[in-house]
Amino acid sequence: MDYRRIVILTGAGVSAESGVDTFRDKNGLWSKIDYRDVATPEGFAANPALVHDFYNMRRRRIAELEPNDAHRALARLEREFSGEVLLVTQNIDDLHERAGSKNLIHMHGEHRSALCTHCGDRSPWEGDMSLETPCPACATVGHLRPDVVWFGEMPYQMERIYDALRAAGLFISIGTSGNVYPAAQFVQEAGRAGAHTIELNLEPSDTFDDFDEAVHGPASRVVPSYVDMLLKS
Ligand code: BJW
Repeated sequence: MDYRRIVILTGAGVSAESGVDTFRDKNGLWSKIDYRDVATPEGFAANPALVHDFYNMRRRRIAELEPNDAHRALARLEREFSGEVLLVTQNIDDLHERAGSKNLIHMHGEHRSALCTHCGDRSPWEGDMSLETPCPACATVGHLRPDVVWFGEMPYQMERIYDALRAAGLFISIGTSGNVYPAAQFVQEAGRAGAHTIELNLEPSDTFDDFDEAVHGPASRVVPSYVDMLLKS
């Protein structure tokens, strides 16, 4: 098996032990608020203030949190592995980069980025955002939104991700329920191209049957021990 190229997909579960809310767990975000209201372009058009409040609240919360041992182990893997490691995260938090990961794609956007629907600019963003906030690039007011990917929108850097999946010797999926496409199909894409596939998750995900192997447990435990094993092999 050619393990010179590793692609890792992470989801909310990798950040759960840092205190970031997951979406579909029993007390996850979607048990408290309807995703159609805050995670679709239609929801934003209907009530932009509600959507800004939702992301302002999460941006403030994430700023108080720290990476955990799973984030740190993945950064160590990238640093110490002799081949190439690409980390694709569905998370909008910045805990992977704060742990030291560099070769990283935020396929669902970033909480510390603003998108202007008028000029298309994507700018680094700190603090709250509202309908009154001017775009840092074109200065128009009323067109700024969180730079995140909502249902019905195209995730970022899909071509680069699919190229990496097709070239991967190993695909690792961590802390994701396998509910949301296209990320839920990555295991099939990588497996078809010949990669060995492994799931590291608290419990069997919706795509569990598609993996060659699985280890179930909290990410802060199973990810460091899997990374140790990879670096020793
Ligand atoms: C732990 C743990 C611990 C807990 N340790 N583990 C019908 C069929 C197929 C597709 C569609 C369909 N109808 C519509 C679609 C498409 C739609 C979709 O997938 N819908 C499904 C609901 C069916 N997808 C889209 O619209 C996407 N765009 C798209 O498809 O464009 C067209 C396209 C075509 C072809 C190629 C490419 C594109 C866009 C999806 C955007 C998702 N956006 C969100 C919000 C982002 C901003 C924000 O954060 O607010 O992304 S929704 C939300 O779900 C967020 C997440 O990134 C995403 C995935 O969630 P995740 O990470 O899996 O979290 P959970 O909570 O679901 O799971 C956590 C897991 O961790 C659980 O398993 C726990 O057990 C585990 N866990 N603690 C380890 N300590």
